[in-house]
Amino acid sequence: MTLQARPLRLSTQSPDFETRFQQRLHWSADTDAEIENRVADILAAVQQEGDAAVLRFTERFDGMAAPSLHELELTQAELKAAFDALPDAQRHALEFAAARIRSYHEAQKKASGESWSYRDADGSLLGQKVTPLDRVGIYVPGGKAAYPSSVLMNALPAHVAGVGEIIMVVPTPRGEKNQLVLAAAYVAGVSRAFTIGGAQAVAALAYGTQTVPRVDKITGPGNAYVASAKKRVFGLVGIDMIAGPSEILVLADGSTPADWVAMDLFSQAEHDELAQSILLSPDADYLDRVQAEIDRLLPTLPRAEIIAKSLNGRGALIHTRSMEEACEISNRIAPEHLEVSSNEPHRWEPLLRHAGAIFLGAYTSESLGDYCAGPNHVLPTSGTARFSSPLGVLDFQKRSSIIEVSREGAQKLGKVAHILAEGEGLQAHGQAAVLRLDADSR
Ligand code: HSO
Ligand code: ZN
Repeated sequence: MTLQARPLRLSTQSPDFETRFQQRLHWSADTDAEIENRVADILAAVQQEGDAAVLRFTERFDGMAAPSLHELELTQAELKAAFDALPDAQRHALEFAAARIRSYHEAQKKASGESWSYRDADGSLLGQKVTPLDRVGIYVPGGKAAYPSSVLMNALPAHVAGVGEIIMVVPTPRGEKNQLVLAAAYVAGVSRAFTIGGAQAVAALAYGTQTVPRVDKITGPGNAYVASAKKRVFGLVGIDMIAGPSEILVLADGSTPADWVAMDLFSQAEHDELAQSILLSPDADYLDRVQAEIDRLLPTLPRAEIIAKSLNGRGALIHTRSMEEACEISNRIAPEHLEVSSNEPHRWEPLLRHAGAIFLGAYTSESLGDYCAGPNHVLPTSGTARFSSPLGVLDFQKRSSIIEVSREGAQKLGKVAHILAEGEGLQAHGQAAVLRLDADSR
């Protein structure tokens, strides 16, 4: 039988739209008790034994035996050699992408990542001091899901934020290293890199071992074991997010060539059988044309099987009454990637409130954002764009409040603090404020 991709066809005007739409959207990260237990054991072992446990699990799960963890550290010379050995085109592409990602995050730092302060009428200084994290860990998945672009997207914002040390971990089953990942680590300025992965690598970063330094925050995607380990160490260290399968939502007014949009839907579907690609358009003929392009183009792609499973299981082509209604539905979904495939994207953009990244106009394929437009490709998924944001410089900084109360300010604030402290029954608080009142105003 030939491979077919038939996303669910829906119309907002049909009576069962709401039920079928909700069914299609539903996705849950089921927690598997077996995985949870195994991860808990791995974390405990690494916390107690350090290097020895990491080595044991690396041998067991990645088939890689080493006498010491130092043997599993990649030297800077090795990272540089991987970069130098790449074909010119790949070297230049990595550098080009890195330069744009760096510029974007520098602009982000300038706009919202700097310290600020002001003085009030009494001359008291109030503000916020921004400092980078000292040390962060970046988890890079191995095998099929090893994306060099994700090394850039995690490490560069950390670098721009001013993080002192960036420790990368990457599982390397049977010792087979991904040269592009190593080269990307070099381009992005990773400080140290270890060929370890899984829950044991997360544990090593969170607790520290004899060889792997303890970090303050762990970012980067991973499988169910890594996700579970990140959740468990959260609190001891910071984490970025727990990402679900990739998603794309395209809002189309029918003006973009149908094959462009079909390929954009494929581009997320090819990540994962559970990825979600949705097209919304008020033009029913356009939906037919995109379906025809899906049929025509699918067999041309090596990952056709994954794409077909994703589109058949989770994809949808939705006919809406209007572009306005399409925007409302998009807001309800809060997709990771939102393409406004229209010749008047700025007309619709003000109506769009929830999305990880918004791609405006026919020329802005989501894939350009994945690699080299500049903004980060680590984005909130599964509707979490309702309350969270793309990975960026701010995730690698923290903020301290700054308060310097002047003698004059202490008179005014002291009286108020005293009253409130009495109300809370906290006498020492009140007295600390009262002691600072000038004698004549006591
Ligand atoms: N689209 C993915 C990122 C990626 N795409 C990496 C290609 N390589 C994040 O949702
Ligand atoms: Zn992608």
